[in-house]
Amino acid sequence: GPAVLLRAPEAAQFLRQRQRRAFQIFEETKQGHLERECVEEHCSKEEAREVFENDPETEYFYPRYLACIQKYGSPYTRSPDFLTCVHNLPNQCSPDPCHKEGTIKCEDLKGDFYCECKRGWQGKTCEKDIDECNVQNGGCNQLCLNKLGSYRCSCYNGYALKDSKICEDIDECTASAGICGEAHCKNLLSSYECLCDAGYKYDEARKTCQDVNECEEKLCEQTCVNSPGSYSCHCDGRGGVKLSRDMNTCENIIPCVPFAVGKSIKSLYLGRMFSGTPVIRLRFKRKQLTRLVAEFDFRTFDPEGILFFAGGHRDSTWVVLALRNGRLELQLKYSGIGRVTGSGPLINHGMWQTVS
Ligand SMILES: [Ca+2]
Ligand SMILES: [Ca+2]
Ligand SMILES: [Ca+2]
Ligand SMILES: [Ca+2]
Repeated sequence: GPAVLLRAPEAAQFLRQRQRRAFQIFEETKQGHLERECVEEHCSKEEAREVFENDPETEYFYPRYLACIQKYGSPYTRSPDFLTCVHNLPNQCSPDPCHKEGTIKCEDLKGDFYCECKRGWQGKTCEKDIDECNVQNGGCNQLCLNKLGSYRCSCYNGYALKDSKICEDIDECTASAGICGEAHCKNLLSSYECLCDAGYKYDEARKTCQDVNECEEKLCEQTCVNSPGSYSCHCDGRGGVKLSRDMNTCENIIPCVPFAVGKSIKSLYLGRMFSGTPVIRLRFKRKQLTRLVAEFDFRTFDPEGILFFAGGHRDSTWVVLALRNGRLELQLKYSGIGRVTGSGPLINHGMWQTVS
């Protein structure tokens, strides 16, 4: 392009607009000297030394000054490229040697520069990321993740960040209500637990408490009957065994009173099996009726049946103790007047019990 002639003040103005930073350190008086000695004329190294008033800057400047001349011609050609070339030399921040991402600003020094680094960066030109995780795990109490120019803390599963550094257990029970469905929720470190009442187990998929079928665990020695939240064991009484105190095993039945078979063969009849005739037939010959007390143990799953009958052959007075719909029922007939009464809990659950 055409040569542009600029006088010193105009050149300074021109530069101030294009290279503002150049003048932060390099004062205007020195700029004036530089214009006179080395831009308008060809300066010697001695003259350059007088401009800069220090060796490091002079040592930096002069070989590059000669390079500008080599490249763009002598000062007397007034080439704009030469002007730009020389004007940039005193400023070691032009072109900016600092790493763009990591630097706050470049500071021009005597033949040198200083890059002021942003937090998280280091190195002469702020080009190196600081691995904050190397020092005390970056202050994170669980995971530290280094990133270019920064870092961040992170947590294991079941934890959440608090104040960007500390991981705290998530209380899943309050954070997400209903997480356990109908079960009871219990918070744990790093996790949580869904709890059911004894005899029930938690069904993860349906979020419900399901009855445990204890009978599958073979806890009972003989018969097992599962029930909601529980189970019961039963033993074969006809086989001569009853349920033990541990409620699982069976033990031999030892009669508390031996049958006095020998006393009266007529009054006691013990059948082997009940088939229409009574198991036990008792006959009493009392001149005066006082009272009758009977107590016996039994167990049954049947909802209906006669437990006890007492009465004469011909007269119409009798008493029956029976089960109806699983409950005890007492029927009385005395001198032609009948009474029926029933009450109590369901007792046809197969457990041994005493009725008197
Ligand atoms: Ca400088
Ligand atoms: Ca980093
Ligand atoms: Ca938790
Ligand atoms: Ca059960």
